[in-house]
Amino acid sequence: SRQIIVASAQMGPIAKDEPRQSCVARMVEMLREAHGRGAKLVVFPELALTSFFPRWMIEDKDELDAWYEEALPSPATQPLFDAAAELSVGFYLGYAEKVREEGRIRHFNTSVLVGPDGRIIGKYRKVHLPGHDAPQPGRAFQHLEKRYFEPGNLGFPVFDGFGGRVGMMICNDRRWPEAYRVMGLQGVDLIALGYNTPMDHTGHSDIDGLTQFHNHLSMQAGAYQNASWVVGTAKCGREEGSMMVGQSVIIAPSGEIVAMAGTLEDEVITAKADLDMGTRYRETIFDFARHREPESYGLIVER
Ligand code: CDT
Repeated sequence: SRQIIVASAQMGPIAKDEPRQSCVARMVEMLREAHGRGAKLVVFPELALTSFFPRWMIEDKDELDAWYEEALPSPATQPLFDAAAELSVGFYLGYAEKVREEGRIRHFNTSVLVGPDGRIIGKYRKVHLPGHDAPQPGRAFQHLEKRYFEPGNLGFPVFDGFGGRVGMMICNDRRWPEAYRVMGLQGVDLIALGYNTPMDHTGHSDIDGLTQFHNHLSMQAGAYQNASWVVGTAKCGREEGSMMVGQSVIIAPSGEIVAMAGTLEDEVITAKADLDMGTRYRETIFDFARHREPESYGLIVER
């Protein structure tokens, strides 16, 4: 069977003025710890190189520009890529991407999958952008992802690596069954995803009281219904006054949580993942070829 040890490297808060070099040093330390436990793949959070800047309305263009990466690796992030190659450990990393494409400057909420040789295997751009494109009155913290990013234009690809097929999601994507299913249809074995989830993200206290439940509910359902491992990694704790969910998890294709973080700080959790575990589900209850009824699903892809 195809067994690998996978790690979720949860990050505690990143201060507004914390330099990328410091975040990268934190990640390198966790990469080394994960390697010490035998991990071959380490999943870091969404937007892992900076504080979660969509919580602020930023009008100054230069100030806003400073939150994005124009190249990866960059001088600041190179140590993480070097450590990966040195230790033969791959990783998933979320970051804000600024790129010239189709003759214009574009911004995406992006993640990369990096192989054990320190080279990028694949890229994903967040499809489901939550929040607003303009500040909302009366909110302690904004959530301006729709202002600062375009919806991803790469679909939900899966990549060969780590002995299986690996897909990526970013934060809010994990609440949408379509995201998992598009990858499930490509035979995904493991989905890596990072998140930044404020405890008060809807502004309705009855819903927000269930934030931690909904975090796990979404990922456990997605894992089970698509017979895939899911590694979900938080950036969490009180970041610049905004409290964010932790409880990073490694979830088996059974939907069961097999490892969970217990702090709201930098913390590495690991689990042995048998990538063949999904096969039994795909050959029985979720044998897509035998049991799916796509003729009845047309509405799903209509506007
Ligand atoms: N980063 C991100 O996507 N967070 C959302 C919550 C924000 S909703 C305004 C999430 O789905 O966790």
